[in-house]
Amino acid sequence: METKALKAKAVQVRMDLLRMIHGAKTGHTGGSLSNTDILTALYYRVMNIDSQNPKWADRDRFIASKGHSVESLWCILADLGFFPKEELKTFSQFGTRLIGHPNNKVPGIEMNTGALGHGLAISVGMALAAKRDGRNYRVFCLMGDGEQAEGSVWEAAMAGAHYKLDNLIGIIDRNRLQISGSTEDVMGLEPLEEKWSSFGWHVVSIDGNDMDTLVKTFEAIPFVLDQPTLIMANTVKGKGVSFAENVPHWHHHVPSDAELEKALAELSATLELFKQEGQVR
Ligand SMILES: Cc1ncc(C[n+]2csc(CCOP(=O)(O)OP(=O)(O)O)c2C)c(N)n1
Ligand SMILES: [Mg+2]
Repeated sequence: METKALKAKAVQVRMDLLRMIHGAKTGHTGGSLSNTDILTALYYRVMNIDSQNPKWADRDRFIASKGHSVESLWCILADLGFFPKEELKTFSQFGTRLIGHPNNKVPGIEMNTGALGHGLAISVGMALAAKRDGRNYRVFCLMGDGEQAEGSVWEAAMAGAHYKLDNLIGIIDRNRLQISGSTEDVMGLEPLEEKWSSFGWHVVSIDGNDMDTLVKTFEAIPFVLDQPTLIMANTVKGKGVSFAENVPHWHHHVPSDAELEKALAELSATLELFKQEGQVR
């Protein structure tokens, strides 16, 4: 998909996930809005995947290590045909497979996540398996910045560099907030880029809500032979909804009827702007 269309798609995903969270009366709104652009770039442009053959052996793997913000992922997988779009209405309802965290009973989900700190270790294993099997697939692992406080992340980081996994891409959704406030107040992370570099990763710091930059960066992978890549995606939690941006309680705030209406109006206006600029046919 062209970058212009990707931008519009990301707006549509945001609208879908807000409606879904509002309908279910539960969800992780802020983190899903912050990672929407990253996921849109990966799923509609960068990753080699096939919704009709989700277990294809050479598919690129995506691990949502920050599993709580699964809503953008559910909306994208449905839109791509991994499962029927109708099913989004069952999100978080009793008996559904579209639960509040990634569930590998759903086509397109590689691993159950939600307990933070485990996705990168699994990703290291998958990337190592690709090398040993002589396969060319890549493994993309999306982590939260609050998640960086988990010690297991750093064990996996060491292993990724040790095994020279240049087919492994860690992405940090660096929105500077975690569940209860600023990451730097809860558990100081800085200097985070230097930490990843010193663990042997090639670090690239970008605007993680800018589609042009995301596409350009993902398409330049691998940056260095024999070295894993860490993309520090500087994002805004709640991105796209003015009154949710950078507001900690939107981590799992469910929009009221009025808030949903206002948010959808803002996002529709953004789409309209794209149309006027000729970005959407
Ligand atoms: C091991 C573990 N501890 C605590 C939690 C509860 N929890 C869910 S989301 C969250 C905050 C995560 O913040 P961050 O990684 O920055 O995610 P984002 O800001 O992208 O939502 C926490 C502590 C969890 N899911 N797993
Ligand atoms: Mg965060």
